[in-house]
Amino acid sequence: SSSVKKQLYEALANADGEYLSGQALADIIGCSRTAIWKHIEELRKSGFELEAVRKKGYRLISKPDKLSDHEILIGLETKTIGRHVHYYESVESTQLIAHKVAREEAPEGTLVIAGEQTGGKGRMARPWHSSKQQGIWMSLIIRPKLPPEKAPQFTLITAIACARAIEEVTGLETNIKWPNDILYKGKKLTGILTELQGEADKVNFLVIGIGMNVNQKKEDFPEHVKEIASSLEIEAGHKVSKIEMIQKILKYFEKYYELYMEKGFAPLKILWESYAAGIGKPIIARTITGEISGIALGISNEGILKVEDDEGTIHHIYSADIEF
Ligand code: BT5
Repeated sequence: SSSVKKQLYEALANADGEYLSGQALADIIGCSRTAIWKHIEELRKSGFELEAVRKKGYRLISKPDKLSDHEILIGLETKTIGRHVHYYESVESTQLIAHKVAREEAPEGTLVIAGEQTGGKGRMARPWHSSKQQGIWMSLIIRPKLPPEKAPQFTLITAIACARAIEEVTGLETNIKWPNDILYKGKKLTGILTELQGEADKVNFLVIGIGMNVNQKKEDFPEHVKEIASSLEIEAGHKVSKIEMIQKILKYFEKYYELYMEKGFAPLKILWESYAAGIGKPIIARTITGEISGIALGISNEGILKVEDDEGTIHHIYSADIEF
């Protein structure tokens, strides 16, 4: 019976918003019209919005915004990215699981995604608040044939894909703060964490973590995050579909990843600059070796941040927290 429900859902989803008669559905699935009616009711109970019109039949209006492997795959417009999905209700961190499945030979493009993370992490082991079903907490595994020093460029590529997806789904025009933050009006909507498993001369795999705040309200953030963070719902003024957003992120990630493997970082640098925040402005870059204050000049052809200090010395910054 759960398989009839699944087939019914697939038939309706494939109809692209067109009506399908009870008889047509019964023929496709190979059961009675009464069974179709019964399963339509079940789909409704699980949160699907279905319209029934006399003489026309049934039409799918929306699916529940509850994540599952299945939901992510239906309507996904990619070739490899996100084609293998590992979904969990609750995990410590999708990064940890992604590393594990990548070591077990998970294929290129594998996606690990969770409804909630109990120990979500940012850079340098900082905590990443990942509340239940209110955001997108996911890690992508890719296996590019590249030297390890190219890995940080994937943070920038992923940021462009996220900014582009947010723009398409919500209309919000966000900014990227080098290297890994997506901001809207200065508040953090998304953070990216790229981790590398490799050898001295080659990448074995990258695990790219994306944390995107989607349907939190202000009071859902913990005290210390409230002031610096925001969500798509807060900024767009309405609920945003996580599934649609995930599918768009994967689509644009694949597109920019392909472009990068074909043409290198140069075309992505131009795209990145169109979203960049803080360039041409005074900034403070906090690195593990100390602080550098100066004017952010932009990024190099390799994605490295260039900062000119008061003495006119240009510093190349590979990793830092930026304040402006
Ligand atoms: C990041 O680090 O921004 C990378 C975040 C990556 C999270 C994803 S979720 C899926 C995958 N699995 C994981 O375990 N991680 C990845 P960083 O630049 O270090 O920023 C961390 C800082 O952001 C924290 O110290 C907080 O101040 C702030 N923060 C924590 N949770 C936040 C949230 N939900 N929204 C906005 N800011 C947050």
